[in-house]
Amino acid sequence: MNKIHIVSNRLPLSINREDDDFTFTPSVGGLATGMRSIYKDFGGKWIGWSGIPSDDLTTSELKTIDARLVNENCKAVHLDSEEINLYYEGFSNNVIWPLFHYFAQYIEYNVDYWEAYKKVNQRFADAVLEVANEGDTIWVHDYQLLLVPQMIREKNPDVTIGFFLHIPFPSFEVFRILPWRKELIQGLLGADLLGFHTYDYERHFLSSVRRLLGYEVTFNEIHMEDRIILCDAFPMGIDYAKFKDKANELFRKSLPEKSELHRELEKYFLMGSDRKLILSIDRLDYTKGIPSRIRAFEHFLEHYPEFRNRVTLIMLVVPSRAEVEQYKLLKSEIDELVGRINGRFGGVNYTPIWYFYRSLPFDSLIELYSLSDVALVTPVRDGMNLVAKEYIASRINQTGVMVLSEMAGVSKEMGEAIMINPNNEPEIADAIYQALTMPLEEQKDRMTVLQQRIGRYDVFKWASEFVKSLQKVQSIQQNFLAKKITPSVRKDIVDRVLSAKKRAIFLDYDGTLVGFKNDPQAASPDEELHKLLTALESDPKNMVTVISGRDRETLERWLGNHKVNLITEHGVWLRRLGEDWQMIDNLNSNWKPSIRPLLESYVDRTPGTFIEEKNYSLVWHYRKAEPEQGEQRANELKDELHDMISNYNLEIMEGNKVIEVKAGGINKGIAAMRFLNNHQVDCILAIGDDWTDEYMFRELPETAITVKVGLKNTAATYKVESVNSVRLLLKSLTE
Ligand code: GDG
Repeated sequence: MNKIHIVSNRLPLSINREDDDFTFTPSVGGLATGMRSIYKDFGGKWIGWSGIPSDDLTTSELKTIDARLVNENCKAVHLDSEEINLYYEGFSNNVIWPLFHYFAQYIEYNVDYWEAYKKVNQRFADAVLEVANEGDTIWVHDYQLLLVPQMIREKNPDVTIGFFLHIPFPSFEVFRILPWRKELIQGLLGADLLGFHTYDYERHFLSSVRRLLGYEVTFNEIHMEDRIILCDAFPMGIDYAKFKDKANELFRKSLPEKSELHRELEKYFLMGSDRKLILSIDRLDYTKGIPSRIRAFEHFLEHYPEFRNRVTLIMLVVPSRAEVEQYKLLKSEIDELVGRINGRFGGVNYTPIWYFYRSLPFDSLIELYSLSDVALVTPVRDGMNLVAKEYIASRINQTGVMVLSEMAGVSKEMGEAIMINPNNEPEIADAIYQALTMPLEEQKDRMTVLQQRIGRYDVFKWASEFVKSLQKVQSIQQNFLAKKITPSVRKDIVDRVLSAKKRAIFLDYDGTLVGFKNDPQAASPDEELHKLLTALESDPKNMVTVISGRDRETLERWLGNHKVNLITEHGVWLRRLGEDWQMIDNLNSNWKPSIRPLLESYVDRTPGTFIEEKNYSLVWHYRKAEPEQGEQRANELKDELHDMISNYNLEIMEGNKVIEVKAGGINKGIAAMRFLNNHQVDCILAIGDDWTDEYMFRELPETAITVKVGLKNTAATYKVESVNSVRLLLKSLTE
């Protein structure tokens, strides 16, 4: 069976030195739990850093660790202190982390960080390549390893790669700030599937792909030259049952069995029947909105004095990155704020904020969750925020209220929470009031819905949905490969064509024989194409027809000297070899004055677009427009055109970055078949790249060899990647 390997910055265990030996303790974090079933069931390895700088270890200790890790299905990437400093603290935490959380002012632009990031990402990719075989799947995690997917693909294209980003992906306007923005996107595009917590992050990523690299994006698919990449939202869940079961267990305990914390909390409630607890838990980080939250609590005590002496905020702040200046400042700001408020509102029997700057054991966490009336989750940016989900899971009696920042990914799944803007302190204060005064029935209604939702999509579901999508993308790629013209398929095609006595060869022009240019008039045939056509024409068995949406003047100017038939304007005009132009059907263009003003209004409103007029059609080109605006306007235009054309016999055609309005009842398929009526052939070859060529692929007899240029779904029998591959195929017919 093919394996699934997991790659993350840290291995799912912590290694501690004890006397002369090491102890290995499995991590209990969300990711480790979710992944454990996946990589064990699929027999893969987990690749990551061990957590100990390699320069703190002797060679023999490194070997001991490596050997022990084999039993844990893990493989370590050993990093020394300098690498950790530059790649992890530097580029990951002082460049990507602030940028992706919209704190551009904290970015440290440092080329050494970037160089180390590339180097270490390569080390991770190399470690993966040592264990992954052809057909295996690799799931890479998070912002420390953005370049790894492409680095793996470069050396082993025969694996399936998934990537999941645990933090937000920022809007293009923010992402573009980074000097290494293209490299990061290219790194990610080595994956086959890219997962984000929310649809918004996915949308931001796709917009950066389009704008920075110009790849075509349809819905959630990115069309690369040789592959399709899927993007999707997979909101990460928690091990719901673990939290719920632990909360149940702790509450069944008798008083003497209860922990000290549990007893202290219960004592607090005994001090008065109207005592309430509000809880917040985060890592010390500027993204978590801790100072604003404290000020909002102060605002609450100021404006709702009836709650003084009876509402306490328990604030658990877990130390993190304590040696970084930014975090030191944040820590002193928090200390100062807590001191101020406790000094201002506190008394002998009342401390407004209980502040813990440390981490607590899992059981204590559950006790806090299940005994607090309100959870205050107010990050200014947060990829997801699992604390919010853990609070919901631990509420065994379905009471409790969640006050939640709309900037946390988790807000998308928690419509029943009281939503706040984390920068609006009075609004948070009002939300606290609303939460504390919410009737029990309403609390239970909201909590029940939340529990059902968060319970259903737990971390195991999250992991299995991602793996399912990876399998889906595998079959998409296989479908593509099945139609792809490999060297041996090319040889079969060439044999079939050459063994025929009379061959009809239909060739689309733009996107098939020549690449796209911003200015359509700049796509004239180059020397190589002229030679290729001349070689094809020189074989009397070949009957070549260039079949295009172009106007007849242009094609005649460019190809008039070749011994080819020309079909133009998608089948309006035909010029048989040695004859004059004839119209395939009687058409008129008296509709143009009615349609043209609409197209002109789109040109005026969309910079970079223009109208091309053909004999029997009008075309709106938007290739040069700003990509997202172009797509958006194209959709609007189609909509408006649909209403207008009902009075005329017209059709709307969507080509490659063009919308064309043309006479109805005529298309490349009808034109090709009319042309064939007058000729006896025993082999048909048709090649084209866009939507309009699909008519031809569908109309031609089943025995025809039809070839699509590009990766999209097609009625054609075969696909090739590019104009170059078309030329290669045609060249083989002349050799
Ligand atoms: C990143 C993204 C995204 C906290 N204090 C203690 C403790 N914790 C546990 C919580 C929770 C976890 O730490 C924190 O998870 P978050 O999701 O809130 O935040 P990040 O660490 O910033 O994680 C985030 C996440 O990745 C997953 O994709 O949601 O947006 O930033 O599980 O319970 N655990 C214990 N003691 C503590 O004192 N035992």
